[in-house]
Amino acid sequence: MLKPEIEDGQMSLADPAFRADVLAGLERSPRAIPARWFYDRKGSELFEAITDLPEYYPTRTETAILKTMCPDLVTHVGRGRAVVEFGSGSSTKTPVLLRCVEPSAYVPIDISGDFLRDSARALQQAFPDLPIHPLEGDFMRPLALPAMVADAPKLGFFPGSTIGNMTPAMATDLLRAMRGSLGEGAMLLIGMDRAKSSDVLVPAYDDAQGVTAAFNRNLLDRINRELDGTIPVEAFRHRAVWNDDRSRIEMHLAATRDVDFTIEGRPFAMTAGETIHTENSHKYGPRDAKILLRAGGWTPVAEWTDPDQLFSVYLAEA
Ligand code: AVJ
Repeated sequence: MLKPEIEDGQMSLADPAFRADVLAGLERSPRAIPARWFYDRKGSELFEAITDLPEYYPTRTETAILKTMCPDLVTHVGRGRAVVEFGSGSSTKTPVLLRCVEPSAYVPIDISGDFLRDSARALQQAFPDLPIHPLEGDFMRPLALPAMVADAPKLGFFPGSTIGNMTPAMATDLLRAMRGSLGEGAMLLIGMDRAKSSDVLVPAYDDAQGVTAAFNRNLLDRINRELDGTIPVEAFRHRAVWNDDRSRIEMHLAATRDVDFTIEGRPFAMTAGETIHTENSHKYGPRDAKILLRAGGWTPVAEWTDPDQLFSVYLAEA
């Protein structure tokens, strides 16, 4: 999830995919930039800070669920599967799962090779006897797993409600790709944030300290820094709205006045009140979640939640 730059303060070369997504996204109507671009070094640090906020319940709730569900999980998955994590296990959730299921091997997958190797090295310290085989790649597409884990039954791990960033159509494509990558007899452990009152959801994405606002606006700083942009960041306000029809929190950046700016020389004009849509975070009730899993080619076998039913972890089989 994190995407480190070359070094602090050093100008990194613009990623061509970032440039393409920003330019096309700002020309589109309504304007929208994919959420994956939040995670430069600063954005990753701000996301870490979000996970500690009193209003942002998902991370601590999912971690608590993973801790308490362990004995039950083992009865379903046994021990000695190879754990394949989609997104490279930077969180405290990974050690909780590894201690629980005692895998025969661990395969973290991430698009950022640098970050992948760093977190794999840190995990190897904590689990000296565990074979770790990092795999650099885009898990949205079917992947060939390392030959060393070819014969082991797999347990896919996709925590954090990351699937919520995708539209249901993209989410089912991803679930199918995961099923293809993990092979026969695979199981999948996946975290999904639950639909709940907007009185709880909106503050989780618009906290009192303004950390989420800073996380959202950092995208504009990143565009200015990496794509030679002249966006007046102070003229944009963070907005988090609950879209009930689509069961998702949306984050937007709203222009507070008419603004003109350029990105790599290309001119853009926005009028006061116009927005850039920067993130979707879909929320699934238990029935929604199970239908989504089935649509993606998985059969749900177990479900765990917290006492307040804020978040759920699902186990499914291929
Ligand atoms: C990392 C995608 C799960 O949607 O809750 C947190 C990202 N955005 N606050 C989420 C996020 C604003 C987060 N995910």
